[in-house]
Amino acid sequence: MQDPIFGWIEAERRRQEEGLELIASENYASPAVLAALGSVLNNKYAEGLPGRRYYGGCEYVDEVERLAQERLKTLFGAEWVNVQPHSGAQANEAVLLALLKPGEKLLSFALAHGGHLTHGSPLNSSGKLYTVEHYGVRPDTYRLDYDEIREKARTFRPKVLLAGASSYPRDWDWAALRSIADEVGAFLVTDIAHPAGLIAADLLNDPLPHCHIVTSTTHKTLRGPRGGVIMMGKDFDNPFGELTPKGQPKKMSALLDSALFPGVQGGPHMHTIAAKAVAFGEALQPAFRTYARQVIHNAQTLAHTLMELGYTVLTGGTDNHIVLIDLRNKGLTGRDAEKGLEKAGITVNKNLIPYDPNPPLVASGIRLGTPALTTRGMTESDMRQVAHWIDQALTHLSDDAFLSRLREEIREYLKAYPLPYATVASLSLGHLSAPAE
Ligand code: DSN
Repeated sequence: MQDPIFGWIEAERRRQEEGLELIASENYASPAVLAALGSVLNNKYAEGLPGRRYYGGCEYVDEVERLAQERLKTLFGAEWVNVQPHSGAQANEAVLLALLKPGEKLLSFALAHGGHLTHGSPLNSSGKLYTVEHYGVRPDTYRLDYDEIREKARTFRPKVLLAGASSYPRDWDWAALRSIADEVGAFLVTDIAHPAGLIAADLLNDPLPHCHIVTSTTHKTLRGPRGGVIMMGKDFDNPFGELTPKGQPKKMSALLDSALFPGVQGGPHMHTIAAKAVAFGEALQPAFRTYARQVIHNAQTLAHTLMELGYTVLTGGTDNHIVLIDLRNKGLTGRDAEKGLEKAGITVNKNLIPYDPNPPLVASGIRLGTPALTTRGMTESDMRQVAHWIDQALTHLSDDAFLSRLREEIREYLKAYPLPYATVASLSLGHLSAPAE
């Protein structure tokens, strides 16, 4: 008898293949990325950095990590990187730990307007340890207002100005943010977890020349393994008076390295670092730029078709991979829409809209994203079809028979866009079988 866990993995593989994946933070990593994740590098402890480890036997994982670093530097034009964060949350935690003492001030994008839990939510260590204020979007345009951010920064005087979002469909003006940070003497940090792949492909404004420090995840538009990174366009002497044993100012990179390990994490996950290196290598190929451009075209087509169908698309469109829908004119909540769409095999997440009258678990909107469907090879004509399916599902939310027929239609359609993943049945799992009775 095979371990039932592999049955669940196979069921999940089928779910991913047979449904429309529109969660903006998800993607399909390549088989090469998954192969690195499932490799023997999982078995290795390697605390420290390449050439400076606390364990023996690191000669090969050193090469892996060096290659991951070099590829990431090339991809983003960064002078310094750390590829060890287990996730974006740890990357952000380490950066704040390096820059702020408990009680010091952080100004960031409000979670309820599209920010992130790790940007100062009271539920997260960032909100518990630091004094936090937020900026948001304008109620009339749902866009950032850089004059308002400047005013807030002048009054609040943060030590860190944090930019970046998990549901904001527009690009950021990094130069404007840097001028605000400089005016109030703050560090400008941004978290590009969502648009990283689009930035790597040079399709959105580049934060590296403007921000002191940039964090990201590697599994969203960047299409790699689940994980995080920290980068700097240019390293600089730390302004906190921390000295090296030789009496020189420590570089900011040294503070960030030690904030991550041992400040936040233990041993790095070398299998994930290998998978990051594979994904960075893929993102350096010309085909990735074509992919990233299609992600944006697909999101714009989805947004426009939904607007033609009478949906309220916040900000009137998108610059990136995200489409935010306010469902109030349709008399629906995000929660009900998410549930009904799931019955039709369309996976989205309910999402607060800025100034939402509903609580987070109900929410008035849904967030859609095109990275995963674009990886399957879908283009604009498919997006028009997807928009019509979403509309059909949302207009038949209480008709289970209709939703199951739609699910079947979608499943058939998706056979033309197969995923390149091996089924569990095709893997050799003999050694995991239970002994014969
Ligand atoms: N949970 C991620 C998202 O969906 O955007 C952010 O961490």
